[in-house]
Amino acid sequence: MDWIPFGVCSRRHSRPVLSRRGLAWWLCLVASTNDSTWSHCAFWYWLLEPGVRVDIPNAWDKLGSDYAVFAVYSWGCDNACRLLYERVEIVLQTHLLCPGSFSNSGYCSVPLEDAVNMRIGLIAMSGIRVCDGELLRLGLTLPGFVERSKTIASLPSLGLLTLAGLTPPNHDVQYIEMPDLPQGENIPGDFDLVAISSYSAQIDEAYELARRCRRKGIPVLMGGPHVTVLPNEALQFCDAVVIGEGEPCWPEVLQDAERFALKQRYGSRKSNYDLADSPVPAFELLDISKYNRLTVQTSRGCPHQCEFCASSVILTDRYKQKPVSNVLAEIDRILAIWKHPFIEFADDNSLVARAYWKELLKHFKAKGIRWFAETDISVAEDEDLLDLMRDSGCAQVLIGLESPVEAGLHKLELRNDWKLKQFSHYRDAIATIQSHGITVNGCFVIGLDGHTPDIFDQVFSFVRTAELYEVQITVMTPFPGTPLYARLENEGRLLEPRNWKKCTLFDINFRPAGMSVEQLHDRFKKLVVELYSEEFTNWRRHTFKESLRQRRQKGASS
Ligand code: B12
Ligand code: SF4
Repeated sequence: MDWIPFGVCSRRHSRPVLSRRGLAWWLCLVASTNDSTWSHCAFWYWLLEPGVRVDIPNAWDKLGSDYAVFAVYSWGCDNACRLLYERVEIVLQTHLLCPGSFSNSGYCSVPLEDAVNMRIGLIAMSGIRVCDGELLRLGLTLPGFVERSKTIASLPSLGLLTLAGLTPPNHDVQYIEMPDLPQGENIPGDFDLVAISSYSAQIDEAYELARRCRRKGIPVLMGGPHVTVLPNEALQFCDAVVIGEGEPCWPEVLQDAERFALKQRYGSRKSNYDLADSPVPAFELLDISKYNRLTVQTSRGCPHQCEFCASSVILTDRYKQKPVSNVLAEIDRILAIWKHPFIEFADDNSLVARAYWKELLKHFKAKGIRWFAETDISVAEDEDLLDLMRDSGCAQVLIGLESPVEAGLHKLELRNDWKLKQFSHYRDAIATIQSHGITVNGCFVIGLDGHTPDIFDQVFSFVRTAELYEVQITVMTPFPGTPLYARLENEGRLLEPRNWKKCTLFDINFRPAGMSVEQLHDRFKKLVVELYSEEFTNWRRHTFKESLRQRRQKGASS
């Protein structure tokens, strides 16, 4: 029996060197040749083929776990061994910094201290998407719109940063935003595994990126809301998908990837994952100068069940919260890299759990942060909570009002008509929240089944009379996996079924019940211009400040 020794790379060295898994892959490649019938399928400590084997011999015990000693065995075929030896030598010289001594006999050992098992590329699909060119142009020119777009377009992927936080330190993890990747086929980083997040609007880009990686021989794993509902579609483009929340299966994914044994599917939408086990996201991987906000998640799911909802209710079927201590640890990690951060809570419905938030907010005041959250209108019911929110740095709450008229709210939810029941308090509730110095961003979904062509004037009038500081309008969007998608499909009302590019919340992909597609298209744009014009944007801001000033003056004099 002959054997060939070689060493392993270390990340202490500045020059990029091959990871252990990468080395194993190279060995597999050099060994799998038609020249030799025997020397193929050589894997790191993993015997697939009795002809050739890469192994850690007994010397491991003698040297202790700080050293790795490898040997490539080949028996029963001298030619195969020579061939393998030559090729392994080339690979080692090209890719290893400390390949040890080459000889035909004896083991070779190198320090293993910081050896990297896998290089993992986490690739986030950042930025915003709109297919309609005219809307995009408007979005880039209207002051009110531009501001919000700029803010949100720069948020990082919390999902991927969370997985990075859960990755053991023996892997080397890089977080990359899609726009930072070079054009063309090149994928920097010599990755052993690429993990891509997915939203429907950018799924074609994500699949194209997966193709690029796989052409380079890099296995691709995908996760996120889109592939959670369409894993079979995704598996046509990538090697493996994670369905639902990523954390519970991440350790298994890593183990399998290391052993070249990725399964096609991991996870489920019904996992019992406890957010008490959640890691602190690896915010330190970010180039913080590129971001004007960072996200923190305190909860998943939502107590309501809106027909069109494609948020985290897609990932988990129950509302659950992260313990206060975990959330505070995440904020402290952010504070370590950013002195006065702006934090956007990436929850579907943050403040609905009032006792929890009262506890959390007690700790915020000393931290000097400003924050934003998405919630429902019930937050207005608790003035103590509103006081705490203001005092702890809350700048704005975004509230899904959905419709300025009752007609649109009928059957919006699957379980009950909670929002319809709240409708009569909408204006008062907005006034109460804003009177605490917290601005409200009211969101309306245009094209709901109860909406007629009057809806455009009704939205504008509501925003003006309720004195909303900020407003967001979106077009009703059938996201895959939602009850809305299934219903519109059954009713034959989808314009381009499975054209996921249109899942932007701004592009129309359904036939509205109460108006034509053209009416929705043209009047929506007009409403965008009206709502986000410089004049109306300034009026909204001025009115908020003026009301607050008057209220404070009144309070001081009484
Ligand atoms: C922050 C945010 C953004 C950020 C995203 C930053 C980024 N690069 O990811 C920004 C502002 C850029 C953004 C943009 C858009 N967004 Co957005 N956004 C959100 C928001 C508010 C929070 C998402 C979040 O951070 N969740 C918390 C993390 C922890 O959860 P997660 O990302 O789902 O990750 C978990 C799992 O999905 C899984 N996972 C995720 N990725 C991966 C990858 C791998 C490999 C694995 C294994 C697992 C895994 O593991 C994670 C941990 O469990 C949600 C609304 C909400 N409240 O959920 C909307 C939401 C995700 N956005 C939405 C939309 C429509 C958009 C836009 C299309 C809007 C537009 N017109 O441009 C764009 C598309 C972005 C793009 N480039 O693709 C929809 C998506 C619906 C869908 N099913 O596709 C949502 C749900 C809002 C909604 N009202 O419906 N968004
Ligand atoms: S209230 Fe918002 S997050 Fe909750 S189910 Fe409805 S759309 Fe989804």
